[in-house]
Amino acid sequence: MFRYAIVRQPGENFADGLTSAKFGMPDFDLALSQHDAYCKALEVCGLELVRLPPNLQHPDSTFVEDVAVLTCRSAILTRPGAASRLGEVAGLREPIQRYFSSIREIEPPGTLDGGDVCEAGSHFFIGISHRTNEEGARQLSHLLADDGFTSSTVDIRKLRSILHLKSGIAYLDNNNLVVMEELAGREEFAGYNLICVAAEESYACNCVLVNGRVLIPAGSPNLGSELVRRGYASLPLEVSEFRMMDGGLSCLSLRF
Ligand code: CIR
Repeated sequence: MFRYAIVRQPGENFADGLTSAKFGMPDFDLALSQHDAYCKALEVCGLELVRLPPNLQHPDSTFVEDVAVLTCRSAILTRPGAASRLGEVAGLREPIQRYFSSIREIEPPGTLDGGDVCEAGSHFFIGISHRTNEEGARQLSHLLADDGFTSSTVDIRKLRSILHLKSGIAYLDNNNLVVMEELAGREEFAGYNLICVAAEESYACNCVLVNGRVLIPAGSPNLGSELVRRGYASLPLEVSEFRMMDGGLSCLSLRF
């Protein structure tokens, strides 16, 4: 069970962040109201929110998940792979220090985005992407091993359709893994119960199980009914404005 989530409201220059998506410019007011609804949904799931103010120096800083890896045992500050996001790390240190007695960090030349880190029970999948390099993955793997966790890497560099590993997979519980079609055949995921998401809904692979409810992007009826069929309560949320900036549900919070 999670108790807390760190969130950061988008700043008014949110649309200046990085994006490869071709869905147009986000509407700031709509982004604010979607963010607000997201925060309320986390509260409905029983989480106490640690709300950080907008950080106008860093338009992508609402995507807090990329800047830290928080587990039940420790906190690790990442070293984001996009130069424009490196400065986001400093702003997460103090809020994380309030809850974790020690913080470790990914060091240069390693790069790592939290969006590439998928916790699956006591195992972690680490995506090697255009943001997370092999050195960053190696460092994280060692830090996790110190805490008794296992990990393995998944190379997604050839997959053009996703930015991070968690754009294409989400671990729920009981060995259930939501996975996009293009990743469903990977041997790394053999042994899991795969909930395969067809291409037209693949954005919904970035869903999050929070204390018994699965937050999914609105407009994903097939995944929604498949989750219900498997006994999950799904909670659809509008995140269209974040999708325009290559973001999804998981990246808007750090849950612990
Ligand atoms: C970026 O390109 O870094 C941001 N515009 C989006 C980051 C989304 N983060 C995530 O999926 N974990």
